[in-house]
Amino acid sequence: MKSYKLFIGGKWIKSVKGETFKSIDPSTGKPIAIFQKGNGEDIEKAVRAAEKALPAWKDTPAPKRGQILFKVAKLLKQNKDQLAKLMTQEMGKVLNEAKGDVQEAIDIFEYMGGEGRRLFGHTVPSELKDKFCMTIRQPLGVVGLISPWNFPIAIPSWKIAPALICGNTVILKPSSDTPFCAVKLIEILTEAGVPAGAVNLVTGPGSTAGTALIKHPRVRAISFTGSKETGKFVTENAGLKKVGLELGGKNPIIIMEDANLKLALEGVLWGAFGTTGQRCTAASRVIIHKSVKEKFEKMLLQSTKKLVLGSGLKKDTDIGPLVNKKAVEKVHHYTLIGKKEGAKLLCGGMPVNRPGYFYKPTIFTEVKPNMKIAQEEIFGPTIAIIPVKNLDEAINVANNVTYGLSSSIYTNDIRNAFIAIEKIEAGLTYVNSSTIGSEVHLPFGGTKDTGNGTREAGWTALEEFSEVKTIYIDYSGRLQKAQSIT
Ligand code: UN1
Repeated sequence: MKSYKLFIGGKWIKSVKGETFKSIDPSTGKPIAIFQKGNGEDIEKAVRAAEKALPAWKDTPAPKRGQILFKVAKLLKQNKDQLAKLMTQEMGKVLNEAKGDVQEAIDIFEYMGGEGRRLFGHTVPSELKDKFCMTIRQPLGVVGLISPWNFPIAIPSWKIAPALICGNTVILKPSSDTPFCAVKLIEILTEAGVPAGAVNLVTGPGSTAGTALIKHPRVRAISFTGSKETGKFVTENAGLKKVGLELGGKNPIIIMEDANLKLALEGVLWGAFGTTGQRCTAASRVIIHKSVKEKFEKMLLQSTKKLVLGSGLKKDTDIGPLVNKKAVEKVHHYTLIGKKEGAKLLCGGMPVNRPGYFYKPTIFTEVKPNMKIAQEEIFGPTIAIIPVKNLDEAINVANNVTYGLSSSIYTNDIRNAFIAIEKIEAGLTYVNSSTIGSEVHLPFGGTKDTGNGTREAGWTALEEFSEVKTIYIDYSGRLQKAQSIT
C-alpha cells in the first residue's frame, strides 16, 4: 500500500514521530493508503515554514498570485475525473457529485484568481481640506485551515484560494477521513507554482495536530468547518486569533399547499439523500402544509424505495455509503431515538447488511418540532416530516432550532416566498429549489449556532482572510486637526 507524507516548506517529509494511519474506502471498509499522523511538533515546523515564506508571498503582486490560482484551476480541470474517482473511493459520495465537488474547487480558484485584480479598498472623503483617505486590504499572516471530509477538495479550496489571494501563507489540517484528497490537492497547488512554504499540509488527529494549530500563538487565523462541539473548542482555544466557523445545520424545506409537489419532491430527494445526507446544507426537516402532507408522503415514499444503494463508482448508484462506521452508529442511534420519541417510521431505519458503511434512506413522519430528530444534526439520510397548518407555523418550526445554515420554501405564492425570505433565520434561503447547491461567488455561512457570523466564499471570504488598513494622507503642509479642534 502506498504511503504519503506531510508537505512542509515545499518538501514531502515524514512526521516527527513517524506514526501513521490509514484512509479507508467506506464502500468496502478496506484501507486505501497510509498517511502521516502529524502532531504539535509537525505543526511547529509548518508554522516556521509558513512564516519563512510569508514576506515573499505577501510582496508578490496580487494579480501574479491570481495567475497561480488560475493555473491551479486549470490543473484541477485536467485532473477532474481522476480526482473525483479518488474522492468517491475515499469518502463514498457518488461519482457525479464527486465531480461537482472538484468543479466547486475549480470555480473558487477561478473566482479568487480574478480577485487578484480587484481586492478593492475604499476611497473616502476627508472632513478636512487637502487630505485623502482610503483603505487597503492586508494579509493576516500565517493562517490555519481545518477542513472536513464531506467536501474534501471543495472546502479546503474555499479556504486556500481566498487565503492565498489575500497574501497569507497557509497550513492545512484536513479531516483524517480524507487525507488522500488533501495530498492530491496540495500536489496540484505545488505544480501550479505556489512557492515553497506558502501552503503546508499536516495530516493527523484533531486532538494533537488540530489543537496545536488552533492554539499556536503565531497563527493569526483559524478557518474551521465541522461539528458544533469542535467549533466551540476552536473558539475557546484560539485566543485572539480571527476565527471563521461553519458548524452545520438542521435545514428545513417548507412545502406550502400551493407548491408544485413534483418539484418539491425532487428538491427533497436531492437535498436529503444527496451525498447520503452528509452535507451541512442537507435537508433534514420537511415542514409541510397538512393539506398536502399525505399526498406528498406517498410520492416521497414511492421514490425513496426506488433509490439504489451501492458503491459511488457504479453508474446506477443513487446513494453511496456513509463515511465510516461511527457515522452508521450515529445515524442508527437517531433512528432509535426517533422511534422512542414516538415519530412514525415510514421507511429505512437500519444499516444495510453488506460490507462497507451503508444505511437505508430513512423517513420519519408525524414528527414534533421539539423531538431530538427534529433538533439535532444527524448527518445522514434521515428525513423528519413535520406537518403544520399555515406559513406562520411553518416559519416558527423552521426557526425553532439552534442552527441556521440553509433553508428552502416551495410555493407559487410570491407573498409566501418573500415572507419566508425575510423571516427564516438562516444564512441561505432558496425559493423553489433545494437546500443544497450554493455557488462559490456568493457568501456561504449561517446564523445562530451555525457559526460566528463569518461567511465563506464570495467577496465575504476576503473579509475572513485579510484585515483592513486605514490610510490618511495630509497634503496641506500644515498640522490639521480632525473633530474641528482648532
Ligand atoms: C457543506 O456541506 O459544508 O450548497 C458545504 C452545497 C455545497 C456546499 C456544501 N455547495 O450543498
